[in-house]
Amino acid sequence: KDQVAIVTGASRGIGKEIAFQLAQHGAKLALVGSSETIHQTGKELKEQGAPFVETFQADVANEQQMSELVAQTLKQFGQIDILVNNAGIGFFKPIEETTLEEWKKIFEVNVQGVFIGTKAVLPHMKERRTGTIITISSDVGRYTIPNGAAYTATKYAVQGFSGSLAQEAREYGIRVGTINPGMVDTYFANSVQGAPEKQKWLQARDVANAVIYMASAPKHMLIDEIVLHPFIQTYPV
Ligand code: NJP
Repeated sequence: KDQVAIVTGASRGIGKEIAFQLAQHGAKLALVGSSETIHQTGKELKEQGAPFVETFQADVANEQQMSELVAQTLKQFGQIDILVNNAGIGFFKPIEETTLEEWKKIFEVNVQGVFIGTKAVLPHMKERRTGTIITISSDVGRYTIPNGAAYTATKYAVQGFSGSLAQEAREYGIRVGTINPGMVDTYFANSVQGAPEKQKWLQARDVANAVIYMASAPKHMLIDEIVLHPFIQTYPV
């Protein structure tokens, strides 16, 4: 309650659900999305009785935009307790069909975005000697799949980044964790949320529940990683 959280990629899908659940727990929110839809999410939250919501149309891969929104969040709310690096994009195709532009773009959003967002909040969290940084990575940050080389590579990168970050941040009292879901019914990879074939997939709220669990753990407890997947999803061994 009364904690201040930045959630990236909150226009829709998992990030939007995280924003709603954090608001239900009394958090003050700074929400980020690259499209105008982010303001719609803010409006919906306010209509549902969440008074402390700021929305920023910004690209997580843009350092200047992210620094500015961190500064504005501090000005507005006075502190930042939680960063949820959730914004991400995905596409699935064979390597030789992947263009260099697509490769660069997915790394920009999924990896550079996590780096920039994290770097922007770290000085403040270090100064206060508290904070929680949660990154929505993926089950494919832990094992590989065909036709997902670019996406998988970004999530392996994010796992590596978060691991190092966790060790650097520990001495400042900052907790770092990743949440690694399997298939989630959202708009991810140009799909449609609620499509009939995704009925048995995880729901955005399942992932948001994990964020709440991780963020609200008592101070003496660190949850490094939560892996969750639909019961129907089979895994390589
Ligand atoms: O996807 P989607 P999810 N700057 O497409 C925003 C991971 N994950 O909720 O730009 C700022 O419904 C975009 O907002 P807007 C996945 O890798 C998913 O499923 O305004 N924001 C939207 O709010 C990702 O890290 C699955 O349109 C940017 C949001 O990101 C996270 O879950 C499985 C942006 C994407 O919403 C959330 O994805 C898995 C930018 N440059 C991991 N670019 C799954 N769904 O199956 C995009 O293992 N956004």
